[in-house]
Parts: sequence; C-alpha cells; structure tokens
Amino acid sequence: MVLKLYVVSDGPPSLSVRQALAQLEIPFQQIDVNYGAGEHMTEEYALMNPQKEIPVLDDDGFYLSESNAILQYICDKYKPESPLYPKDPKVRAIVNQRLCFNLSSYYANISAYTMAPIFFDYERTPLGLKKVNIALDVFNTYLERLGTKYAAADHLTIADFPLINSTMTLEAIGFDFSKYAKIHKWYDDFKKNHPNLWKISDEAMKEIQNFAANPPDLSHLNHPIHPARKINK
Ligand SMILES: N[C@@H](CCC(=O)N[C@@H](CS)C(=O)NCC(=O)O)C(=O)O
Repeated sequence: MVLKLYVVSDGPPSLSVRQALAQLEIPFQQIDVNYGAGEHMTEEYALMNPQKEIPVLDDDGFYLSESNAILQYICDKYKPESPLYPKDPKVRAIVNQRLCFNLSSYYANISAYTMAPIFFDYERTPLGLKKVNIALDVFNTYLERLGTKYAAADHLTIADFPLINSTMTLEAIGFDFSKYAKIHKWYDDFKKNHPNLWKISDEAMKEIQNFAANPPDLSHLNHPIHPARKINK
C-alpha cells in the first residue's frame, strides 16, 4: 500500500517530510489536513496521533508522528543506502544532533517568534527576539566549526530540511539574519542547488506571508493551549 502522509500545507515539520520523500523519490499520497477547521483536533485524528499534531505518516496502518522520527524511518525502511541518512556512526550522530537541536531549540525558539504571533494572540517580545538570536548564533557556530557545505555533512542529509524550514519562517516575516554569515550562505546555497526542494518551502512561505498580512481568526478552534486572536472585521 502506498504511504499516506497527513500534512498541513504551511507547517515546517510537514514540509521537511515532503522534501525527504521527494529527494528519495518515494511515492506517497498526500492528505491535506485543514488546521483552520481543526481537523487535527478530532478524536478520530487522535487515534493516529494522540498529540493531535501534523504531520502523521500512515504506513499501511503503522502510524508515526514527530517529523524527525518520520524522516529517520522512511530512510531506514525504504532507502537504507541513501546518503540522506548516513550509516557512519559519527556522521549519523551529527545528523541526529542537528535534528534534536532543531526540535528542542532552533525551531522552538524561532517558531515562537515567527509563527505563533501570526496565528494566535502572542506578541513578539524582546525576550523572544533574544532567544531567536541565541538559536541563530548557535547554529552559525555549528556550521562554522564543522566547516561542511550542509548542516551535518558535505552533502544533503535529513538534518537540512527541518533547519531550512525553520529558517524559512524567519524569511517569511522579513527577519534579517544576514549577519549570521554561515547560515545565510547555507540557506542561499540550498535554494540555488535544490530548486525542486526549495519550491516546497517557498510555496509555504508565501502562504505564511499571506497569513501574516491577513491574520486568521482561529477563535472557533477553542484551542486547548494557544490564546485565540479575535479579528474584528
Ligand atoms: N514535533 C512535532 C511538531 C508538529 C507540530 O507542532 N505541528 C503543528 C502544525 S505545523 C501542529 O500540528 N500543531 C497542533 C496545534 O497547533 O494544534 C513534529 O516535528 O512533527
């Protein structure tokens, strides 16, 4: 049975999995989940992912959430020889480290500043900005110290996708990160060298920019965590 991937069209974790599947040339059925309609918040969706988050992979009834785990699984199961997820223990460890860094720090701090205030009633604060700059500084240092063309090696790996999509949300809000020279070059090189993969991020960036210009009213979601911003039209 063909793989099914439940995605949200502008969600960075969803984009990363789509990019890996594209690069690995693995056929899959994309199922678009309507975040604004709360399709991921239903009890039916929770049977696939009790975290009620997107993306979810359905491999013939084997449900997997958490984009990093999905990236690792599709490489291990379907393209074990692919350089996207190297076998060498040290290179693989760096890939895993970058995935963890993105999840726990880079994306966490960047998305709280870029995405959350677009969709919910959060402000961009000086503390939030400080956290973004710390995250950028750390990633820039990783790139500098390792001295590789990509985030974890001299070739593309699954670590690049989540880091690219986090950085893309900065571009989406017009955040100037050019002083982080290594990040700037790595990000530009990705766009130049992988236009088919960048297209996936770029389309999402345009959606995010559109939402930033016209913030959605998600008060009907009664989100259990995020405070809704009521838009008076
Ligand atoms: N750590 C998860 C994060 C997934 C995630 O947060 N997805 C967002 C959409 S981009 C979501 O579904 N959020 C649930 C919500 O806001 O209700 C992953 O990497 O897959």
